[in-house]
Parts: sequence; C-alpha cells; structure tokens
Amino acid sequence: MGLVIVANRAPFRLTPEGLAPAVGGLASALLPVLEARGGVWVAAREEGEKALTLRPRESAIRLVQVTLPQKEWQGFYGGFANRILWPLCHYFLEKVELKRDYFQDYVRANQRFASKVTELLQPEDVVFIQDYHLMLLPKLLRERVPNPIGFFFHIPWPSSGVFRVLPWGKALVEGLLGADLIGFHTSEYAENFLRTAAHYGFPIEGNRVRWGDRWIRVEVHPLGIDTARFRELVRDKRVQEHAQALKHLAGKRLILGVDRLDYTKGILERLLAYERFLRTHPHWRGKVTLFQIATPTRTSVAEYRELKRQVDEVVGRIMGSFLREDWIPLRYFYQAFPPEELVAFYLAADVALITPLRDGMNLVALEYAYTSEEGILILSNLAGAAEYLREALLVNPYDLEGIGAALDQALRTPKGARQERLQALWDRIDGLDVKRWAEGFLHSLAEGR
Ligand code: ADQ
Repeated sequence: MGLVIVANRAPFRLTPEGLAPAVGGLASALLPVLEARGGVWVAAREEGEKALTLRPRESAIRLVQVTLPQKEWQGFYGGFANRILWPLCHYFLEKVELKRDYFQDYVRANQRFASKVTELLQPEDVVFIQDYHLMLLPKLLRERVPNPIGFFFHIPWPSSGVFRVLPWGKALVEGLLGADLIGFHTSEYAENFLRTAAHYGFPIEGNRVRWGDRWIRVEVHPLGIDTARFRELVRDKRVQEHAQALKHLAGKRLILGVDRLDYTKGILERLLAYERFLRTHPHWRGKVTLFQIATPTRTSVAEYRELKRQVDEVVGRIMGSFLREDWIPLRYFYQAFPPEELVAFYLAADVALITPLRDGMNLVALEYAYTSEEGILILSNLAGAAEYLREALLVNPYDLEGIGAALDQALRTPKGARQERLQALWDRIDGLDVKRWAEGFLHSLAEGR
C-alpha cells in the first residue's frame, strides 16, 4: 500500500550543494518514514519559486508540487496560516488578523491540493495529511475518493473558547472530519478538539465524533525523534571533538537555547529572564554563558522582523551591561546548523533552557535530553513535551523569576542527580521514537477501517 504524505512544505530545501533536508520538526519526523516505505510527498510551491526535483535513484521518495499563484500563496500561507491559525492556536489572540480574503485564499489553496492528490491517488493508497495549513483538505478529498485519510495536527489545539474566535471555526472542524483518524500530540489538545466539535453540534462518544453516518476517531500520538540517528551522531568522533571545542570556547558552564526565531518560542522572555538572573544571582557572573541559537523563519512576515529587532536589542543590552574582559555572558547565533553541529551544541551544554510560551510538542527538548550525557533540561510547562518529559525541570515560561530560580537549581544539581533524571528521560524518549509514531498512527488508521 502506497503512502501519500501531504504537507504545506517539501521536506527539502535548496542549498548551493544541492537538496538538503529542511529544518523543522515535520521534515525530521517524516522523511525517515517515507524513505523506508516509499511513496509520494505532495507540497505547495509558490509560483516563481524554483521547482525541486528529486531523481528517483537519489531517494525512494517522489516529490509532487502544487503550484500556487503568488497572491494566493500570500493569503493562504502568509495570511491565514501564519497570521490567523498560528497565533490563535498558540493563544496569541492579539496577533490574530481576521481577514476574509485570507480565508478565500486558504480555501482555494486547499482545493488545489485536493485536485492534485485526487489525480495521483491509486486505489490502495493511504493519505496522511500534515498540519494546520490543510485543515479543509480531508473533507475535500472525502467527497472525491474512498481511500483512508489520516490527519495530524502538529500545533496545540486551543481551548474551545479560544478556537471559537474564528468566524470559520465550524468549516475548519468539518474540514478535518473528512479524515478517518485525527491525531494530536497530547491528551489536552485531543480533549480541546472534542469539546470544540461538540460545541459546533457534532455528537461525541468517547474519543469519536459522528458526522452523518461516519464516526471519526481522535487519538493521541506524541511525536518523537529519530532515536537511532541521534545515537549515531552522539557516537561520531567528529561530533564529540566539536563538542569539546565548544566547551573550550565557552570556558564556563554552558546554557543552551535552540529555537526557530518565533514569538511562540519565548526567546525574548528567556533573554530577559537571563538578564534578570545575572542581576539577582551575581555569584554566577563570570561562571556561566548562554548560547542562544535562533533559526531565521518566516522572515517575510512583519511580526517576525519586529521580534528579531527586539531580540537584537536585548542581546546588545546584555552584552553591553555584563561583558567583561575575561567573560562573554552570551553568544547569539542567528543561523541554521546541520544536525551534527546541533548535536555538538547539545553535548557541550550543561543546561538546556527550552521555554516556549506554547508549543505543540517541541522536538529540541527531546533531542537535547536524548543526546546529553550529564546535562539538565529546563522545560516550559506549556510545551506539549512537558506532558511526557516529567523528569525535566519544569518552569512557567512567563515567570522570569521562576526561570532564574530553575537556572540556579539546575547549575547546582550534582552530577549523580542529573544523570538519574537523564536516564529516566532516555527511557521515555525511546518510547516516543519517530518511527513508532508514524507506524502507530498508520497502523491505527488501517485498523479503524
Ligand atoms: P517547530 O516549531 O519547528 O515544529 P520543534 O518541534 O522544536 O519546533 O522542531 C524544530 C526542529 O528543527 C528540531 O528537529 C531541531 O533540531 C531543528 N532546528 C531548530 N533550530 C535549528 C537550527 N538552528 N539549525 C538546525 N536545525 C534546527 C512544529 C511545532 C512543534 C512540534 C513539531 C513537530 O511547532 O511544536 O513539535 O512541529 O510536530
């Protein structure tokens, strides 16, 4: 049975050296699965953007692109996805720009996807749709084809009261109900979804929603990481040498943050918490250094450019206030790194400070905890991952003093206690392996039919 994955973006990006896996949770999660099973990945392409071509012998994956006219792409992606759904689902209501034009473009783009998928679908194929860009697609496909359809929502499903701020809320829920199985990272999101569906009048029974004569199942399938790949990277001599060099460069206890430069990731709040920590815990001055890696993302959206400006300003202020001849309090990297370099940072870090204000799951937290040998993970209790990584040091990401106190505690935790926490986290993350996630979801999709 063939697998057809449908997602907004292709899992590759163009580099001067050719195609490389894209940065982001989705690509790291699904590429290994599709490569193992073989199949088609359908993704959008903005008109004028260079088409990505994969030659069959390079990969078991066939890539099919759906071309969207520029104006439509702007409204669909820059508008409805990034200025409405993303802030709304992460509880940033003040950033939501409700514009009808955006919704029109979202409908058109989802229709284009539906036509393309219908065209290429074989009778035996299973369709697996990814994320909030394509919420109308399951229904559009259900009207055209009988194939099994799975849908996974990678970001938080907010409480029903928040979701209902959307004038098109019911249409979006109906769109999803075209699927046979809808997956979420945590039980909280699944429950929120069921309550939202109930609000719009759909009968609910246990974890199932009824629509006409169909029952749609809602399940929790927490996404994990490619554990085998990360184990390999940790054992790689070059990665270990690089980690040693980074430790040497830091010269102090190394605190690490790694995120896309997105307002949901709490980078600004984290920097403010660090600044405050240095003021209120002066004995740590000269003894710690924060490496913050921020990956450029959605740079065409004004909101993100403004965030970058604010982050630059706080970075400058911390450096100006605390830098000493013998101590660099902060190193800020506004760039993406290949996985082997990222793992070197993970290995070198004594503490990872992962404090999103909201996050569907947060794979960086899993990657750090899995690869670190004696570090400690400070994790936001508003990230989906907090439902699983109970041995992390959980903090409220809005509570700047609380973050400082957790940093102080983490830095004082003796090696034995740190290793005990890590050992427990390794077991949990083994249980969340990405292959299990995909197989588990697809198995349940097949079973339920
Ligand atoms: P993201 O918001 O992108 O994903 P996350 O889950 O942390 O967040 O995944 C980021 C991925 O990008 C990680 O695999 C990480 O290694 C990589 N990455 C981050 N910074 C990088 C850098 N500077 N260079 C190279 N690689 C970098 C969305 C949701 C999440 C959800 C995932 C998967 O917002 O909540 O966990 O999808 O469902």
